[in-house]
Amino acid sequence: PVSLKDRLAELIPKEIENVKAVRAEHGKKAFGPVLVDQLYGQVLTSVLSRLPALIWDGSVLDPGSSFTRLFFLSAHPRSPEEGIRFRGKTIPEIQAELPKAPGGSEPLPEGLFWLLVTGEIPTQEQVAELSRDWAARAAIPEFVEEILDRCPPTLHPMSQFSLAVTALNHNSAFAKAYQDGISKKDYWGPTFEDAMDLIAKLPNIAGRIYRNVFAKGKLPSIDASKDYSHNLAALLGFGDDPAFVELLRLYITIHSDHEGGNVSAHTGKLVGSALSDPFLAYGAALNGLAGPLHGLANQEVLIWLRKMQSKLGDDPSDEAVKEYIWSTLKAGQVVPGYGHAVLRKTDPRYTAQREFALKHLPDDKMFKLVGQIYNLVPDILLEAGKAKNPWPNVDAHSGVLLTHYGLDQMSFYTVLFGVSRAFGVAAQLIWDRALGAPLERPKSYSTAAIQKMFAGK
Ligand code: AMX
Repeated sequence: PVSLKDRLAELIPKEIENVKAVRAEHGKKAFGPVLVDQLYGQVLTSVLSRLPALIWDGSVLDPGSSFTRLFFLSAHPRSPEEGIRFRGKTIPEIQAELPKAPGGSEPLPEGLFWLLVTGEIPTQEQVAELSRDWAARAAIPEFVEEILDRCPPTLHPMSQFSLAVTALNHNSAFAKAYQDGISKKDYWGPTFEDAMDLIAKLPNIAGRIYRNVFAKGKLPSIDASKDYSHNLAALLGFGDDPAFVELLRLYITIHSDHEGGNVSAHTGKLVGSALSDPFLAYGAALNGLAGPLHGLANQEVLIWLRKMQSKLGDDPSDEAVKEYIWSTLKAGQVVPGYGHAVLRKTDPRYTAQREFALKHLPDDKMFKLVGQIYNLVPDILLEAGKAKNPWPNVDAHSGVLLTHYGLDQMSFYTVLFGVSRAFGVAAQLIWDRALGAPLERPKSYSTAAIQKMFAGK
């Protein structure tokens, strides 16, 4: 064939056969800490998720499985099976200990950021100062507003989000300091300024995307006397609903960080390791978050639930729901919101959202459906026999809460996840520059090299 694509289509089946043969012959042979097979098949999840490869103190995940417990307990002697800990604290602990807004009962994400950066629980005054600082930094350059206003409303909100965040690099303190010859030991200072600017500007970006894409009118301005989540809610048009503001405080807190190795956090770290500034690094991280196996899953869950509701009605029987779940699997699709690369139990972020729903919206029909699905999916995934973790993750629940308060444009959900995940990535970038984290550059091998290396062994 003369066309490149046609030639490639001929080569692919041959290479699939070649890889199969190499795996059959050498797959069980050890190559450094992994088996050859794992380089092709599972190294990215089952091996890499256990291979010590990164340092990040902000949060650590206890997988909660007996398989990894032995290794994990030696590193974390007091760690039970509870999933995420932010600087050693579980979600219920941070809910109890972090400062709240006046009259509120959910933690302020400002406090979580202070905790991620310092390892300390901040005072009410420290948190109020962060709210003020972020409000003062919140404006975005006019040319970024214009970029967003020129995006067609059909461009996915996550693509718009990453465009705008990347463009903020125009005013990066780190990029400028680097050009001016800053010494290595001082990197963290301008990185800190960029990290603060990044977080501070996200509500204006998210609000503008929401209003442009869903024709929701003009953005109000930031209120310097209000906390971050209140301002974000107001920019989205929900500032008068105290329950929604509380939901955002919880949402931003629990989505902020999930160790250093998940796709978005790790992308931010990897790109930052080239000394790309925090805006470039986080723009890249957002593109990873936009994938359906990662942050986009919250959109996918809602689409899946809506389809189920329209097919089965509001009060479906367990039998009908089971059949629907099986039909998803039989169609070769994943059940969105279930499974995890590291966790081996119900995600405590799911549980925190379920508790919020039990308190604020116990009779919501879709919340009830989510609960019904929770009782059915794990057994089905176990019976199907592939997923290592049949339990729900954070994304199985978030969309239902947002929908309840009227934010039912599901293509926007991952943007909220992206506002929150910036807290973890920003904190990590500051520490990476402070500690002089190295350039990340894993070694890759060709199949031919593997064949040669193991021939006759
Ligand atoms: N539904 C159906 N099949 C699933 C499944 C699910 N929810 N979870 C895992 N599996 C399948 C995998 O597709 C894989 O199949 P394969 O052998 O044919 O490729 C097999 O089970 C083994 O996968 P695994 O080792 O258990 O999971 P992983 O570490 O490779 O992937 C994850 C983890 C999250 C991508 C996967 O569980 C999944 O696709 N879940 C649904 C999407 C989702 O909810 N993503 C959000 C995760 C949280 C987040 O990042 N925000």
